[in-house]
Amino acid sequence: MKPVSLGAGFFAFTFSSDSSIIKTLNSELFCKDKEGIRMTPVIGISGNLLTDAVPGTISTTKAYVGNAYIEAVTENHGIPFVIPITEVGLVPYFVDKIDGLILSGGQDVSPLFYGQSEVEESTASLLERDQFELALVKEALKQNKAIFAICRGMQLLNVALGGSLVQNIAELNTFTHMQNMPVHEATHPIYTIEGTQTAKLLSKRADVNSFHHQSIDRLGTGLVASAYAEDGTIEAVELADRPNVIGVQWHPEMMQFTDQKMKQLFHFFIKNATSEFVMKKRVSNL
Ligand SMILES: [Mn+2]
Repeated sequence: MKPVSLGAGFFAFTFSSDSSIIKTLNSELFCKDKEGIRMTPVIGISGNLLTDAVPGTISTTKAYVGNAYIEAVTENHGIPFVIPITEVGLVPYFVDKIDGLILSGGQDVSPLFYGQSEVEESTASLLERDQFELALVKEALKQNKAIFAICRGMQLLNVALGGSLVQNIAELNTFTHMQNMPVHEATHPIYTIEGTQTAKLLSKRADVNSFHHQSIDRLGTGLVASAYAEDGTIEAVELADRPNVIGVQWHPEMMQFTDQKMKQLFHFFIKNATSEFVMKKRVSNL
């Protein structure tokens, strides 16, 4: 990206065809698009731990996250910041540094965290990740940060708020939540609940991809189911009194380049992440 000077310490970077990022002298970033100029929020993305060997590298464990989450953040004018699974004591520090949090997909949440023992068919969970992310989501709620919870992330948000999960969805021959089709392809519809934020963003129906064998059973405190699949599976949630907390059971980061509705979810979340408070705090530092 080639910076263009706007004078008085402001520089513009062309970001995509209809927008640009403006950098000030003290390295704050603003986004300028057809909706105006606003702060560019820092979006934390919860990371995972890879324990499989990667050819050509020497460490046996690696911190990682799917790159589609990072692309979804930059495409919608956020600054991606991957948060590794580490000491729980660092959670308040991480959350203080971010404006919004994406809880990424991955392993099943251990049923120990919602008071059940593991059923035989359930896939392995990663206890360190569960413990770290439960602390992360609770701290993000406490600090009133925007949250976008995706797939496992939505299930984790539910567990953090005292809800429970169906450990294995009974699959009907005609309906599957674990698709074999490519990740960017939708394989089942979801139907939104009128009056919810999800309905405002997606209208009555959206077609989504599906890579889950678990689902929300009992809803956590304050969570509202905002979309269902036709078999009754909860496919989206939001927090009743907090419009900046949303969760979806599918993977919109894999579809945001091919489906405008999926991009709209990220746009909403990232715009919400720049709260009035953050705006004032940053502008006063200029
Ligand atoms: Mn599904």
